[in-house]
Amino acid sequence: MPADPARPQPAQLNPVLPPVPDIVRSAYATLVVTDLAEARRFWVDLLGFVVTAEEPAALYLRGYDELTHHNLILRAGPVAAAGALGFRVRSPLDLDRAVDYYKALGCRTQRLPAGAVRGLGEIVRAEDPLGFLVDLFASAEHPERLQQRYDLRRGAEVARLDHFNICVPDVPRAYDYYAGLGFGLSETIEDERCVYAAWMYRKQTVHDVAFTGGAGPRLHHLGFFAHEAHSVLRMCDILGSLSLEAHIERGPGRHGVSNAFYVYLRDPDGHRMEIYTSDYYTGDPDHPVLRWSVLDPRRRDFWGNAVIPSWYSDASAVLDLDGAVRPVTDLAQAAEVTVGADGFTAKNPAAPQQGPQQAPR
Ligand code: 4SX
Ligand code: FE2
Repeated sequence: MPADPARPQPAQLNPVLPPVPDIVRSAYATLVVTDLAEARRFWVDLLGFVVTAEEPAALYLRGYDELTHHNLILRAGPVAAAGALGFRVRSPLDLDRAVDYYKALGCRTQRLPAGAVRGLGEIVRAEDPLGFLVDLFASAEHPERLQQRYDLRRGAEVARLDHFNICVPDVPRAYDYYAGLGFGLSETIEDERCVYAAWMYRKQTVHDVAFTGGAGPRLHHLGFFAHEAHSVLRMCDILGSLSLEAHIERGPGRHGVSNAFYVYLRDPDGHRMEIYTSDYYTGDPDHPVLRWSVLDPRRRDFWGNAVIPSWYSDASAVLDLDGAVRPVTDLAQAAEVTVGADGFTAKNPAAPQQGPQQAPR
């Protein structure tokens, strides 16, 4: 029987490649920010991230549920950009596998000793085939557990990192690469012509990584989990009270894809983050894929609210292994923003009044 692409496969899918590293979850990201003090005001003072560690040029932040050292590194630098996307792997053996795997793919790869990234054990850092830096690690320090320190919670009461959303010029190619790493497919946006976006997971949620069709490689956003829809609303209220409402880019609302309640904010450098809550369990071995028609006005906002154009166009540059900003390749397929039926329904006479049914295939 052929492998079910919707299901995480621990074993390799491509027999020509060495065994794949067993990725557990998306775990952290690094953002280069141009003014660390300003970034701290946004991420720590307003959003309420916990500071695990602090250096003159970097902050290591985590959510209140995170039991490892960090979910986000803010590093001061001359140009705003995204550094590595960090994935937890199951064991040190998976680091050896990662080296062989990325070498077989022809990707530049480095092994960094424990502590090279503060709070983490040894790291395999690679420039992946999609052009993103990835950090794979198998061990991390466990700082003080703050889950039940309700007295400390502030801002959006962020719990942990939930997912990476990346801009890629060729969504099926990104799908193939992550399917090869054993990621399951939870949802798509598509039509008979192409797949415009896809959501894939290793942990048992809707996603660890999602693809937005666009010039890439670029980081579209970091999604952070909160426990309560109220946290999303409260964060918006706080920003309004402080006349900082310009940080709110899209939402709050209910996603069609994932069913999560959400808001997107832009940080002082324009990096996009999402506060995301109440998606669903995907861990059954026969978990069915949900395929949304690109013409369904509910797919990106279940209430049919417009997605503003900046959400489709803007994203963060990404760095290569040498710390240089990577050039991007333009979108190689049809653009959802011109086909899709959300805020642009009026421009799209083909859009139905009510979305077609998306029965899982
Ligand atoms: O805009 S979508 O409803 O497609 C969506 C976007 C769903 C889940 C996400 O995490 C996201 O960023
Ligand atoms: Fe997201």
